[in-house]
Amino acid sequence: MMGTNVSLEENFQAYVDGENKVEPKDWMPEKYRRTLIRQISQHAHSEIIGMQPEANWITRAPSLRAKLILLAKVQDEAGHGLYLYSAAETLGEPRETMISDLQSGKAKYSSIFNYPTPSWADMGTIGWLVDGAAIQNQVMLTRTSYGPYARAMVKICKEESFHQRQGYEVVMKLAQGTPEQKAMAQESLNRWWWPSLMMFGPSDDESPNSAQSMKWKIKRKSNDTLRQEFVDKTVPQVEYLGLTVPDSDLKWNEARGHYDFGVINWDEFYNVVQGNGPCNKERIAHHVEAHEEGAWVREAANAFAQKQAQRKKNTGAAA
Ligand code: FAQ
Repeated sequence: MMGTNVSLEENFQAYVDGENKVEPKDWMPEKYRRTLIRQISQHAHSEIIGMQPEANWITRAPSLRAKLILLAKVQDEAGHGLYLYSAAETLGEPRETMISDLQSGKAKYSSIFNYPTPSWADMGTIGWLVDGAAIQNQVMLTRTSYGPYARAMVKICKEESFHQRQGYEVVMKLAQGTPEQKAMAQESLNRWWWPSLMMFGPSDDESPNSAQSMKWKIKRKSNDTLRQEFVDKTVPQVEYLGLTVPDSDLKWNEARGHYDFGVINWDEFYNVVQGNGPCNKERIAHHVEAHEEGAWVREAANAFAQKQAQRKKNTGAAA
């Protein structure tokens, strides 16, 4: 892929500009590699930590059908985490390093998973809004410039679409149910609306990584563009349900062809990202506990892999 007359960086940029995929063994700028490790591992951690708010309701789902669907969804999130850790490993980052960075607080995960899930309606709202926001962001990532990440995102997006429908169905049942059920749906929407908008990250002029990531085609759309697309798509869904968006500044702007919406509480966002949200400590403590409890599984799997490798070597030597 590389020529001789131009610098490696320029050649890399031209390669990316030509809509070619970068593969693990290709030369890449160190900062490109580090940015991808940061973003993909943060994404993987989000999928894994994101299982916790929903796992809270598996034992209390209101029907066997609801329980089966929720179980399947949470298992999907585990699978997404695993593909993404594998994609990050292709960049040379050991999985143990990623896990210890998560547990020490060095690596981030999505702010949204630091909010509690006190009601069943939250299972609907998470699928509808949180998976909805995740899809809005991730569809562009199926075209990201790093091949293993782009390919992982194709399968992930298909599953996230099912999750979004699952969530909308739960909220729709509540919104069309008794007045108490409708109130439960509205109360949940009130709590999740603003944190869902925060998921897209800081506004474009405050986003330190965006410009370079867009240039390298890691990101294809800016944080604000995606947030606006999400609002435009979701407001009619709220209206269809007969619910209300908890934003008195929300209104359709005919001239822009978009909804205008109120100011996001960025102090809350940074506070949560810095580890001080309602559930940050609980989420990490739970991860540490599950990781320690699962040590024997990793040891057994490693011992088995080593034995298989030894057997293969012995068979090869005998042949
Ligand atoms: N939370 O310069 P930018 C899901 C950090 S998956 C925490 O704009 P960037 C599925 C950012 O890391 C949800 N931190 O950064 C599911 C950076 O800090 P750093 C996760 C955030 O990377 C559903 C700093 O702020 N999806 O939900 C957040 O260019 C239901 C400055 O920001 C992904 O990870 C945040 N919300 O853009 C699972 C998608 N936003 O690292 C279970 C892939 C920003 O420099 C249940 N990631 N920060 O110290 C991305 O597309 C990007 O990384 C962005 C941020 C758009 C999230």
